[in-house]
Amino acid sequence: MKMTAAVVNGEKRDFELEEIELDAPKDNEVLIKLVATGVCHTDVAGQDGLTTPMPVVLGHEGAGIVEQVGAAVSSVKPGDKVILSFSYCGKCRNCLEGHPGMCEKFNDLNFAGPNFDGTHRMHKDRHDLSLFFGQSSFATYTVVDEHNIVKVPDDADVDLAYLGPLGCGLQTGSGSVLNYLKPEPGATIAIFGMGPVGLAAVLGAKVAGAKRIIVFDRKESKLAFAKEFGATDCYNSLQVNPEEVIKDIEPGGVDFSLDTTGVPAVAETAVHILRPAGEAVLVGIGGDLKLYMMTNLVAESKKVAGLVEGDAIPQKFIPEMIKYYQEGRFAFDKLIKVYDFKDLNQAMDDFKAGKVLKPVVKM
Ligand code: CXF
Ligand code: ZN
Repeated sequence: MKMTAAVVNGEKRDFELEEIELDAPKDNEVLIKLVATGVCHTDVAGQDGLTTPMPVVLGHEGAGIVEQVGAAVSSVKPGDKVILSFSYCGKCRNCLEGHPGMCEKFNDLNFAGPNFDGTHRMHKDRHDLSLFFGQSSFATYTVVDEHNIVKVPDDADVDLAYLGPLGCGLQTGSGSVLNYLKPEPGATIAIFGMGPVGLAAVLGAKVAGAKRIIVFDRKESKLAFAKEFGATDCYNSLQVNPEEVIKDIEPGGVDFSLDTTGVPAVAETAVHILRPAGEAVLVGIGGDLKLYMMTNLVAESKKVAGLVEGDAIPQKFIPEMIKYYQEGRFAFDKLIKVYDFKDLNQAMDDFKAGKVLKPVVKM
């Protein structure tokens, strides 16, 4: 069928809305009419040519309505509201052990271009367009594997247009805390960077009952959100030295820390401020880290983990986030600004300039 997709035809080029040919769903696949898609920092990396061969259709926080299902699909039917999340094989050891974000094929399935069976789904003038996260949801329609699909619970009384970001950025932040670190009530956590991922981590830490949620950012408006979401101690990192702050307010160090900035010096700080046996999770993507094995890690039994997608099983965790939202404990909708799909370039510019926390484009 023909549909409209926002194509990136070369590194750092603007999105161009083009008429594209979309394949029919195979047995394991689902055709989705997209309603809206969130913008995430990995889309920026994709547009810059850092992740996926060009030309590419980006977008990986899609939400929409099922239009048609393949013969082997059992989890959804036409008319169902769905959120799209990342691709995973469902068969490797990590997938089988309940960690699809650690799928052995994660990079191939999400970034290499083709889908599970090695073929593409979108074409223009007989040329293949790369898929992104198996969903390429900056488009009016898409075809995805059943693994990418999360059915919106029937009793969820939420605007579907807002739900796409649960499929990546918000799951990454809150899942890192709730699925991976699992702080006990009363724990202490420091979170660096109050973009959507860091703010979702604050929401997760609050849901977990963390006693002290210490946050750092350079922008007062983001710190204000963090405070509203439950951060107990908010600091502008242009004005204070985070290591000094932690020495002052938690002299033994914090139980957990999370870096969302990807800035190496900040990630190093996230390790320095841990108590002995504490754990730092890194979810930002930056360069080389400088850590002294003896003093920074081994002698204090500290742990550092890189983590993607909040160690979530999307089909389990996304409904949990929706439940927290309905209970008034996960007000992620406050971060969202809705744009028209045709204004995707504007949405992207505003996002990169830090003018909006979570743009969503509506088809
Ligand atoms: C990405 C971050 C970089 C590694 C792969 C997953 N997460 C979300 O966009
Ligand atoms: Zn993302």
